[in-house]
Amino acid sequence: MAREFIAAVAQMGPIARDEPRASAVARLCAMMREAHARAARLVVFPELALTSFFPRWVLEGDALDAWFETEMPGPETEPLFALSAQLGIAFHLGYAELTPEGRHFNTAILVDGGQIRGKYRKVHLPGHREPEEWRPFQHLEKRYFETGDLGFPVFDGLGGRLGMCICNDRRWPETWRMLGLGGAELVALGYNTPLHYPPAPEHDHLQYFHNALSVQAGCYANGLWALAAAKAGREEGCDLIGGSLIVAPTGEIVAQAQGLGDEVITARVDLDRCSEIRRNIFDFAQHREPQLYGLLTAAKPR
Ligand code: CDT
Repeated sequence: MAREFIAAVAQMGPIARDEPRASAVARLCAMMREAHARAARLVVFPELALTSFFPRWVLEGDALDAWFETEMPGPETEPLFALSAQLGIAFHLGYAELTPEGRHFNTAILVDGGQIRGKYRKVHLPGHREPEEWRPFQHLEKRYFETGDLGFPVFDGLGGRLGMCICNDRRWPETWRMLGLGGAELVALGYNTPLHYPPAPEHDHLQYFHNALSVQAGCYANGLWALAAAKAGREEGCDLIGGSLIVAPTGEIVAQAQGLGDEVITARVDLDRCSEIRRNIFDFAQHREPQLYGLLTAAKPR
């Protein structure tokens, strides 16, 4: 199978608190059509792409569970699966997952040919567990989601090996190294990153820089491609960064979104380019020294 194809990242503008799933799905379908018109074989959508970023609010019981999907596809998401199968384009989608056992996860899936080919549940949950009144908005991911229990799986797809991570995961070198060691050649990810970080506002001007830095470093140090999709713009009074990007295994940005609304970017992805890095500076088999990396898996820093 060809290991070279056009890949798309579909950045989303804000989703209003009262915007129905059907409206978000219609926006995603429009961008899937645009990606297909630009000959893309894969389109990557953001984290929690079906709703507003609800961890910014204090919610309980049914009012919380209403933000989660209990089936995938369900009646409202089925049009995405049908369009993907009809057009022959794979997609990555982030959503809030409520399992039949009542467990809550921040989840992403890879879908091809109308079937779910891979699933990932976010490991590095940011934010806080208890509501904090001093904040201009909450970030209650630690309250609403369990830590992902699937590890960092890597799947066959598009002629190569595909992995996923979600938002805050991209800041952690461990995420990328686990995916790299698992053989991932392309990592799809979505993010909802506020421009303002209340605990350290002195870093607000670095949000775009840290986003690109994290993704570019992860790609370079593991010799893989990344497709990173933002939910961007002013969402219910909270400014989310854009800057969605496609990064090559060399760490170079090959496409980047310019605005803060719904926007599709594309680039030609050649999975064979991973070897430019993996056969050289980051040849894991040749140069890793894992016998000295014990602290990486120790429960606590020294
Ligand atoms: N969604 C998500 O993971 N957002 C975090 C925000 C910073 S921590 C409150 C991120 O890493 O972008």
